[in-house]
Amino acid sequence: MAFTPWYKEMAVYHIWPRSFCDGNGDGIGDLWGVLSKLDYIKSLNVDAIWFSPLYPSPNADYGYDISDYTDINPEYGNMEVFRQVLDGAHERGLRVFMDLVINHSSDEHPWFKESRKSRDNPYHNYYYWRPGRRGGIKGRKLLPPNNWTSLFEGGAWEYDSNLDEFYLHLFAKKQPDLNLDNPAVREEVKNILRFWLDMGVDGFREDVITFISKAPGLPDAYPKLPAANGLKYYSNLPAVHDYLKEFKRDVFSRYDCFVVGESPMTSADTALRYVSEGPDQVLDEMIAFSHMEADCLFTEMLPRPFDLVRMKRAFTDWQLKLEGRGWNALYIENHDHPRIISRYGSEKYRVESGKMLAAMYILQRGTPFIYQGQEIGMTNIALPELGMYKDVATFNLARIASRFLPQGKLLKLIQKATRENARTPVQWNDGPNAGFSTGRPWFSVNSNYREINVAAAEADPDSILNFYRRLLAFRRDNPVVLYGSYREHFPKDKNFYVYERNYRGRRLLVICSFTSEQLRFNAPDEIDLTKWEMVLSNYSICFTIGNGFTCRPYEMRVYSNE
Ligand code: TEU
Ligand code: CA
Repeated sequence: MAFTPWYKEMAVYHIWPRSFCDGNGDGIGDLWGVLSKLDYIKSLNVDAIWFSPLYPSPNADYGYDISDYTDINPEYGNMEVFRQVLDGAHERGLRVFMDLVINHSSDEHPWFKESRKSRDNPYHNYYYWRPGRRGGIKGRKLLPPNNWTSLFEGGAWEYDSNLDEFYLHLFAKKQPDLNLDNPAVREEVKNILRFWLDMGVDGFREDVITFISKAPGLPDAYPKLPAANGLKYYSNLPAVHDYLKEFKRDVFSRYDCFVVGESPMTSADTALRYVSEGPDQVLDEMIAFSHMEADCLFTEMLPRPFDLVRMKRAFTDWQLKLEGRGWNALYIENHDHPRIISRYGSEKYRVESGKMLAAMYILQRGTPFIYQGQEIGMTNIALPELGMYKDVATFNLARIASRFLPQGKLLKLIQKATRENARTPVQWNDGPNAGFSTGRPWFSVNSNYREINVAAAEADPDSILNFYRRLLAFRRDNPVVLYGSYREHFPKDKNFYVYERNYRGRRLLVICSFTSEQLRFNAPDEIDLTKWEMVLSNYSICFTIGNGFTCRPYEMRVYSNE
């Protein structure tokens, strides 16, 4: 873990390699493409890159099913070009973080192939293999070992007739859960960590790290839920902290590196177990999910109307609970969620809402993560046919939703809710395939690329892109943004998100409108806005009238008392 808290001041750019930039014309993003964009990344005023998995993978979950933890997927390059990327990043002062997916491997990983050979194979206990149960009317039916459901493909168990046993998979069938409760598997993980750290990698984002221990006996869960049934028996078990402490003791304490854990369905209270500063701290930060559920149920599963109050409550909860104790990871987009402008903002007011949303989260206390394409305000895509989607989580959503939705409505729901919205190729220019590839892109390019692309944004001083650059510089240069305390105003207001940052007398008031309506905004009584200075906004001409102003669609302003 980090020897000093340098990670508190950094901002991170997140690359999902398959759709970032194709360097060799085969239609798939790769590390040659990344190499050609390092200067661009640096120009954003970020300090690090986090790569979604780059390892060899059969792509059942596009890299989150790993078949070799210490190599590079030939689709993305090889070890040599990875080293070039690493060196090129370091030369520019950018750190590099890898994705570590150890809750599960691919079923094509040699460990799994060994483990399914026989019950006494030394690798058998690397996974959760269990005999089935007899049930049904005459007790003849073979049932899985318990009633847990996976997050991606129905039941959580898959039968293997050769062994006459089932293996556990909390995600897809091709993602068998590694048995981290087995100390030998934890030793393997430590060797993987050392391999990359010794090469010069600066840290890890740990995929679903809160799932890496399962309750002894793997008991049935009641009441039976249609998704994530069994959660309490595989999420945030006490041993997770023990294992992370072991990783820290044996590996992370020896490297000045960054460790952030992903934690779906985890509260801020639970997160404190891992990120509270002190001897028991095992992660530098944790990736929260609660603020991404303001328009859906079960992370990005079933959509419901956007509820600003719910979103604010989630942000504020994490801000306040971690204040003085731990550090937040801040994000509003990644490869698992639809594009934020289409979700919490407005495609009609794309530029305004894109800037507002950027300021809304980047000015909070924590390390901001920016996902590829977010910085130019990319939006959702609506593919015309279900058959054009490619992701196992989309298929799962369609399977669940088809139980209660007719075909016509099903497509609409997928278009809105699928995480593939964030996986379309990055739009670099208005040329063929948006400049992503000279070949045929592996996935559909959003047809709005002629208007929304990096080249156009570079040319426009008022673009979302240039706003991100200014915003990140503002954050870097202002201790009140980095270290100030956080306090929310008007938490019940359904249109405005208003919060204050305060550091040694320097105060900032951040005002964000989440509506296309014009509404009067009045500052809290104890603040006299006429005496404060406006330091950031997303409209060019702004007046302060009385103790407030008439707020235009998705307007955002930041006032400072100095
Ligand atoms: O995501 C974990 C996770 O639980 C979700 O984001 C969610 O279940 C999923 O996106 C449903 O659509 C991590 C990775 O970020 C994700 O890309 C992987 O698919 C998943 O783990 C399995 O490795
Ligand atoms: Ca390629």
